[in-house]
Amino acid sequence: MNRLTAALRDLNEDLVNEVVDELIEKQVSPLEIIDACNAGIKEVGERFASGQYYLTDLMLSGEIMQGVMVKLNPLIASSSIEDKIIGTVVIGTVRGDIHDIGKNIVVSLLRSHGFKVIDLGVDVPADTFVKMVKKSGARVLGLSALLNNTYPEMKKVVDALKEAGLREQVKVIIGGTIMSEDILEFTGADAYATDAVTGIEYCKKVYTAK
Ligand code: B12
Repeated sequence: MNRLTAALRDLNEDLVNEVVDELIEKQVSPLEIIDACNAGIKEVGERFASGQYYLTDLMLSGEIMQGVMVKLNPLIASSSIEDKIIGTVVIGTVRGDIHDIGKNIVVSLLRSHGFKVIDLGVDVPADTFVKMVKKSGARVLGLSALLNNTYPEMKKVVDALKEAGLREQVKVIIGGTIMSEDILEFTGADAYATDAVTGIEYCKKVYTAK
């Protein structure tokens, strides 16, 4: 696992693929593999922030991670835990933000846990979220955001739901590494998660609550 973290941090795509293949072969859980990759990608982010890595390096880390997910997604899908549909979740990355690797992991995991997921993609404006919540009748809306300047956009989505009279129908969970109690309070959302598993647990809770 440490080898994988280091290989991702060093942007060594061949080694990342080699180690991931080995771990899959050993039947290590996809979630553990994702965690090890996340640790490496976090270091990539830190190197970018300190000027040691450039934007092209950030892009490469994203591509490597997407390649890993191409290998892991079928495993996540085939380990489906539920046969029946538990409920619908609308999800997307908010306007101004195009990060989607983490959001796509959440989507895969939700599907494998029996949720119907309407994935709106990236850079999604508030009114699109509102339209799809209304159309689908979803009881959970997931907003993904990794950039600090997206706080107002998340608040805008929550406010737009209120204006459309949908706030009672839908719980809003905001997700991404930046999330905190303060951001939750600012945006007026119902919950936050800095990892996928917490988010999936929350969606289950919403749909199983009477
Ligand atoms: C790869 C990457 C990119 C790629 C994105 C490719 C893609 N298709 O997503 C590219 C190169 C495009 C990119 C661009 C930029 N990036 Co960038 N990027 C990253 C990097 C290195 C990794 C992000 C990632 O994929 N992590 C792996 C995934 C698996 O983790 P995750 O996204 O956090 O998701 C997990 C959880 O957060 C959670 N989660 C996520 N979404 C949701 C949603 C819900 C509902 C739930 C429940 C949970 C949940 O579950 C996921 C799985 O556990 C981060 C570093 C970091 N520490 O995050 C910087 C980082 C996010 N980027 C940063 C910056 C500054 C930028 C740019 C502004 C750079 C520039 N100068 O242009 C642009 C912005 C473009 C835009 N408008 O969005 C900063 C953001 C700083 C900040 N907090 O504001 C970071 C933190 C790097 C840094 N330290 O400076 N980036």
